[in-house]
Parts: sequence; C-alpha cells; structure tokens
Amino acid sequence: MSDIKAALLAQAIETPSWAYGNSGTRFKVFAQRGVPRDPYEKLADAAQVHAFTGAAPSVALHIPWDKVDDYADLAAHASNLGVRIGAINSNVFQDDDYMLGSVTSPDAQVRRKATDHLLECVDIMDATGSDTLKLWFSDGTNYPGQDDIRSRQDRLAESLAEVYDRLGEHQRFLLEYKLFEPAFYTTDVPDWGTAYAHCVKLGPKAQVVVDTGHHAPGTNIEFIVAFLLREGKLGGFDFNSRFYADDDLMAGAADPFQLFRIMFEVVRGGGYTEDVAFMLDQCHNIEPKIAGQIRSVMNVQEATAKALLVDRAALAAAQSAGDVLGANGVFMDAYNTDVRPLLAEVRAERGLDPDPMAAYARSGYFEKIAAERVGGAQAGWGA
Ligand code: LRH
Ligand code: MN
Repeated sequence: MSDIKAALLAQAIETPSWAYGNSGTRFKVFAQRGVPRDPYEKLADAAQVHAFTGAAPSVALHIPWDKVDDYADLAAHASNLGVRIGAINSNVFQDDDYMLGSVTSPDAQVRRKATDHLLECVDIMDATGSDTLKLWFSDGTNYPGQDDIRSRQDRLAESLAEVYDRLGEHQRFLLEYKLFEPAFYTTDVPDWGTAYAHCVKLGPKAQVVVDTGHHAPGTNIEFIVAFLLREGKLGGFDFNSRFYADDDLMAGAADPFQLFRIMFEVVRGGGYTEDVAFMLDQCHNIEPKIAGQIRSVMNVQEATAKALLVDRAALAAAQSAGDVLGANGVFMDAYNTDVRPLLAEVRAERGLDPDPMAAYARSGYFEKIAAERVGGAQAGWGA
C-alpha cells in the first residue's frame, strides 16, 4: 500500500485560471459573488485548492484572459502563494479576424497574426518559467465547399512548424483536438488521429492533449490514451466530464467509471509521470468555483487511487487465461473499492484535513473574498 500512497502523494493536478472566473453558455453567463477581477486574484483562489488538497501545485494561464504587464512578477506572486504557473494556453478563437480561421485562414495576414500570437505565448512561457504551450484551434468551416480541407491542413502544418522551431530546449507544445464547436461542418483538428499525425511529423516536443469532453458520444477514450502512450505522444489531459457535448462539467461528475478506465490506462501505460500533464479544463457555470475545483481534484484523486489498486498480476493472469469474467471482476473490484479512507490517510500524512471540502468551507475564505471583491470587472471569457 505504501507505493500507492507514495504515488498519490506525488500526484499533481493543474487547475485552469479560467475556472475561477465567470463562465456560461451562449444563453447566459451567471455572475457569482467573490469572482476574481485579475490573474493575481485567480492565482490566490487556485492556491486555496492546493492548500486544501495538496495536489494542485500549478495553474494554467490563458492568454489574453490572463494578460499582465509583468509576467515574471505574476510568476513570483504564484510562488509566494505556494503554486507555480503551468501550461500557457493560446487563444486564437475570440478575434473578429479569425471568423474564417486563424492559422488556417485563407487570408495570409490573418495567419501571420495568429502565428505571432502563438509565438508571443512562447515568450510568456520564457517569462513565467512554464515549459508547456497548449494549442487549441477553433478553426473549421460551417458549410461544404466553404474552404479547401487539404489547404487548411497545409496552413496549419506551416504555422505549427514555425512555433515548434521557436520552442526552447525544455519546452513542448500540446496540440488539442475537438470534434466540433464552434465550427459545425469541418474542424481542422477534429480528432486524436489528426493531432497525432501533425505531432509525429513535427518531432518529440509536440504531443497530443486529450480533452475528455472533445469526442463523439460513445468514443472509447481510454483506447486513445493507451494508443498515444504506446507511441510516446500523450502529453496530457484536459479533464472534465459531460453528458452530451463539451459540457465542461467537473471531472468524474458525469462518468466516474470512464475517468477510472482512463486513469487505469495511464497507470498501465507508464503515463503516471510528470511528462503527462493532468490538467482540469472546466467551467463552474452555476456552482461555487473554488469548491468546484477542490471537488474535481478529489474526483481525479479517487479515480487514480482506484486505478492504482487494480491487482495487475491477477488481471494479467485472467487475461492470458482468457477468463473474461475473471478479468472483468478484478477490474471492477478496484473500481468498487471505497478509496476515500485511503485518500483521507494520505491527506492526514501530509498534515492536511482529511476532508478538504469541509475544511475549505470552515476556512471562511469564500466569505472573505465575497466581501472584499466588490467593484471592478469580474474575470470571465472576455479579454
Ligand atoms: C476548447 C477548450 C480549450 C481551451 C478552452 C478554454 O473547448 O477545451 O482547451 O482553450 O476550452
Ligand atoms: Mn480543453
């Protein structure tokens, strides 16, 4: 059990700065009390998640949502709070110029502008000490014939190659795919295969990120994880959950069994290392945001603990014996194990309250920020 505890103690889950800001759908973005007004306050909230879980030591930034005058100062602020800056997320999906695409746009000037933004994000990595650039492109088309599918891939490859060449020695980028939305006919990076093919052509600093909300319903995501790990091309996860589309709900909330199956392939495939980034990418549209992040980190921890508890020897024996029910039984035994006492022990061993949600509620932090953060513009998905 000590090795499982050690593995859980080492787990690091990155929280997204934008989860602490207001978010919603095209129908409504509900403003909540106490929401941060700037990246400094977002980091303060993220530090609370780490303080109560001990498992969220880094925070992903999104540019320009987290644009500041002095990124080194922001990184120092994070360090003073006990966290560090994680992945830098580019944003080429909110500028009017990108209506027909960003790096894939038919307009060369627009492509130049988009690629320059990606290069600026590498500068921000240099300034904050981040080693990871996360690239998601909303690029796509809405109607057949709107643009040439092949030419758009050529344009994408050209931009990615320029960014790849700009990366420093210890830096990498993670290419994120998504089936659809905001484009509804073609999406230029729609699936893992497209992302994988581009990354293989580029080289070792280019890997694929699996956002668990970006697949067609019924997709076996753990197969994709197993395959990418085998190829050394799994760079990380954007964990969230969904009932229908890219709902961005709390990881493990909609389908905890799927999260367990995914984490098992991570453990089995040797992906439980710092090379695979465990990131959350969620929106707390109606629920309290900091508490929502704490709950999400705990959900990933629970799925991970169950995955680590799978009796690998018994599983392998049943699998090689063709014992279908035996093998499935071993797998389900782990999933049906209540790991909350184990995680409570792990938290207690690192001097934390075994119940982070209750401890955070007792801390009065939310009441404090709700009282303090009056006035100013609340952060959201706007620059
Ligand atoms: C796109 C996405 C991407 C982020 C955004 C916040 O749906 O998953 O990872 O840039 O959400
Ligand atoms: Mn994502």
